Amino acid sequence: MNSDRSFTFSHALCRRPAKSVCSGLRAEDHGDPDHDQFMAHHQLYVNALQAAQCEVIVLDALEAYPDSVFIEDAALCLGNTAIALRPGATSRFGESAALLPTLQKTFKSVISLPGEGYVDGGDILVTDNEVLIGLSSRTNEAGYNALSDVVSGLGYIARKILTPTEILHFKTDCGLLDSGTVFATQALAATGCFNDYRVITAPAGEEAAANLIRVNDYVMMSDGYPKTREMLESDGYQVACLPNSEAAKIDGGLSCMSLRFKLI
Ligand code: CIR
Repeated sequence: MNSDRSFTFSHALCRRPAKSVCSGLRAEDHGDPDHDQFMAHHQLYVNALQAAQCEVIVLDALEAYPDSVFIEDAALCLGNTAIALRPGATSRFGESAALLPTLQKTFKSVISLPGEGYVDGGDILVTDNEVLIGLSSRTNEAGYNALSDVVSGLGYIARKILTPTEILHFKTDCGLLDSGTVFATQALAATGCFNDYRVITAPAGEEAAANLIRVNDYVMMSDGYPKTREMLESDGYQVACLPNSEAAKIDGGLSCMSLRFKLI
């Protein structure tokens, strides 16, 4: 096992929110995101990644794809290899192809997900030796099988998770805190999918804090969840809280706005 590779990163790829983000997909209507405010939040997010010692590559907005700010769904990055995925929502089909030239410029090796299955990056949690892939309305069995073969060839063990149906993406309800620890909602943890890990569960009423990311020395989480913050800080984590209200209106959390990787 390669210790710490799941949260030590040298780079991150982000994409500016398009003006069309106001028509992004959402399960329930909580109003449209405000583009100016989204841009301001996005800049703070980029700043936080830089403060965590990542070199951040910020790509131009793609007006044709309202959800393209959620760049994590279009690819999976494992060390020097990027895997261009096939996002499962019709309006997002072209996002991988749009990202491909950047992946080819940045990574030593780029693999396109074989076959015709679908996988959204938001359904993938990478730990030091496992790639947990949640089936969801965006990620299907064929996508899982194809990705499982690819990551096995890269030295990871793929594991299929049956995401509870009320959850959009597997990672909507969880995030990695360190090599052996996951933060997750009670509902997801209750499935037993993290039984091989130490699990810290989100306090009642703060489930939306679950989609956090560990980047080098920092845990980045959405602001407005004081119990979660306190819980993580008293467990010894260095926490950075970021505003995320505009992304949240269209079901976006912190993980989806970057692809994080370590080039070696
Ligand atoms: C969507 O429904 O595709 C976007 N509005 C939100 C995507 C969030 N991505 C993620 O959690 N990985």
